[in-house]
Parts: sequence; C-alpha cells; structure tokens
Amino acid sequence: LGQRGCVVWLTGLSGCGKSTIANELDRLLTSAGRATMLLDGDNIRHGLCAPPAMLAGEHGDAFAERFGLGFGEIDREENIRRIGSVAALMASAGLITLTAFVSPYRRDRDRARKIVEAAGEKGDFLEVFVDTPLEVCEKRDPKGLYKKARAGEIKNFTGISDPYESPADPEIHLRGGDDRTPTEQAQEIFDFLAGPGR
Ligand code: GGZ
Repeated sequence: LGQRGCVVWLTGLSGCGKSTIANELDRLLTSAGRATMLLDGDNIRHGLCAPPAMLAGEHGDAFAERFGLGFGEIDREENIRRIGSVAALMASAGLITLTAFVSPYRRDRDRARKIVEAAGEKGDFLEVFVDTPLEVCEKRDPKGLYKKARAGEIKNFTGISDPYESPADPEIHLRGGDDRTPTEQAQEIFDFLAGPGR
C-alpha cells in the first residue's frame, strides 16, 4: 500500500451493499495506517448536494430550484460531477477517497474518472462494480424504497423506473450472491490497492 491518494468509486443499485463494503474497506485501510475519506449519500446529499427542499428555508426558492439536486437525469449528472471534483481534491491531498453512490450513468462515471486523472495520474481512479442482482436488492429493501417505487410513490427510481448502466470495464467486479461477506469483498479491494504496481 503506497502513500498516494486515489479514488475508489463504488457503483451499483440502491441496496447492493456499496456503503457497507465502503465502510468495511475504510476500516481496513485505517487499520493499515492510511488516511481515508468516505463520501456517501449520508454526508453528500445532506450538504454539498442537498435537495431543493433542504435549501429553500435558508436560501429562498429560486436558489433552491437552481442548485438543489434530486434524482432526475441531469440532477444525477451534477451530483456525480460535484462528487468527482471533491474526490479529486481529496485524492490530491493524499487521502484514499471512497465514494458510494448509485451513479447509474456510464458517461457521468467516465467524466468523474477524467476529473480525477486530470488532477493526478492514470490509475488514480478505480471503478468498483457492486453487481448485486435487482431481485436481491429489492428483497433486502432496507428502507422500503423499492416498495414505494413499485407503488409509484417514488419517481425515477433506479432499477424500477430509471436505468442503471453497468460498467463496461470496471477495475473490480464484485458479483452479488456469491456468498461472500462485505468484509471479504472489501478485502478484495484492499488487496488490489496493496497489489503489485500500485
Ligand atoms: C435511486 C434513490 C432515489 C431514486 C432516493 N433512485 O439505498 P439508498 O437510498 O441509501 O441509496 C439511494 C440513494 C441514491 O443517491 P445517490 O446520490 O447515490 O444517487 S446518484 O448517484 O444516482 O445520484 C436511495 C436513495 O438515495 N434514493 N431516491 N429515485 N435512489
């Protein structure tokens, strides 16, 4: 495990296990003495990429409409652009930056890669496809969002009423339903980061 910062970009459906794996990886890296930052919906979609309703009180409706982000296609595009830019800055500062967002559009993920590599070098961006089948994610449904999406109560829900574009050539492909624990899957990413040529 070198001293260089980088971005480990996890992508996959809601409920696929991205956040759990990212948290486990964060723990492994911290134990190995590396400085990390974990970006996920919990810290980003309540701050940098807050929804309009969260901004309106403080900033007014016009501001909230213009800069608040939801889940439509261009809102997701801007969400991923902001996260990619912030992750690039953090990686430049030497942090192993873990991101856990659905990031359903291939073009948005490719742009994030470009931003990170432009700030550093090729190899600084690792795409990790958390490839858990929709049926499994929907069965887990920890927040009841799939149920609401099926009932038409949530629009643009990835996998139900909105697309997910699988990575064509991710650095790491974690297949769901292969009976491994999130810790074991995190270990695979750790081993890649600690592997030869890195
Ligand atoms: C997908 C949604 C949606 C819609 C709310 N589509 O399981 P979660 O709850 O915690 O993860 C999902 C999260 C997705 O936010 P991201 O910032 O990762 O999305 S993206 O990268 O596409 O911009 C889910 C919840 O927010 N959520 N509405 N319509 N997920």
